[in-house]
Amino acid sequence: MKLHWSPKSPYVRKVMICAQELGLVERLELVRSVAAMLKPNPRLMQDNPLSKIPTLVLDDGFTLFDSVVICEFLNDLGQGTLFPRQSAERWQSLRWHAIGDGLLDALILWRNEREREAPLKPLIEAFELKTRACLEQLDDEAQALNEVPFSIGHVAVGCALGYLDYRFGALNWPEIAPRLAVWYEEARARPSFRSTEPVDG
Ligand SMILES: N[C@@H](CCC(=O)N[C@@H](CS)C(=O)NCC(=O)O)C(=O)O
Repeated sequence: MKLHWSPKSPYVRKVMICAQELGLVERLELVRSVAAMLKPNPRLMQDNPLSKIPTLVLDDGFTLFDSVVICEFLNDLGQGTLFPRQSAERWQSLRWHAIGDGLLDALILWRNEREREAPLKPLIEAFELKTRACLEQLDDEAQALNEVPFSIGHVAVGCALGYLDYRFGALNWPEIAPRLAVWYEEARARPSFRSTEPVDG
């Protein structure tokens, strides 16, 4: 299988963490692909008309995107438990998946906006407000994150926190969410997290 990949993308990181947790990394051929909102990539668009990463190309040529779909596909392939089947556990995990991804979506837009020549102040303020609210919510749920088995929800929340460290260090998020920070210290020690820390270049 071919994965359109970048070491900086937090959504790609979700896929790589799942692949590692499921013992599937060796089955992935990583293709370094540049995806930028303002510069659609024609080579990538042959596999994904949205020009986004991650995009997975199966051996028979069938393509899968986005990270939500790819992670679930890998979990099925590896017969894993990253997508719990039991009702209560399942919805809790998918909800964390959604909050992690939603936080990432806001952070990516925030970063795009702050890099513009004249960032729109109300937009920046709205992104910061939502980010703080997500962190406070997750801080209240830190004990639950600790108690239930590791799942896609933990992967997504962990990748969002990793992205905050990578691109929003000045926010000092552990100060906003100290209990979440304790949970994250343990999560980031997993080999799957350590080997996928975002890097420039
Ligand atoms: N919802 C998508 C988001 C993927 C995404 O936005 N990836 C970024 C890279 S971090 C991208 O490809 N951006 C290019 C673009 O928006 O055109 C997923 O979960 O895979």
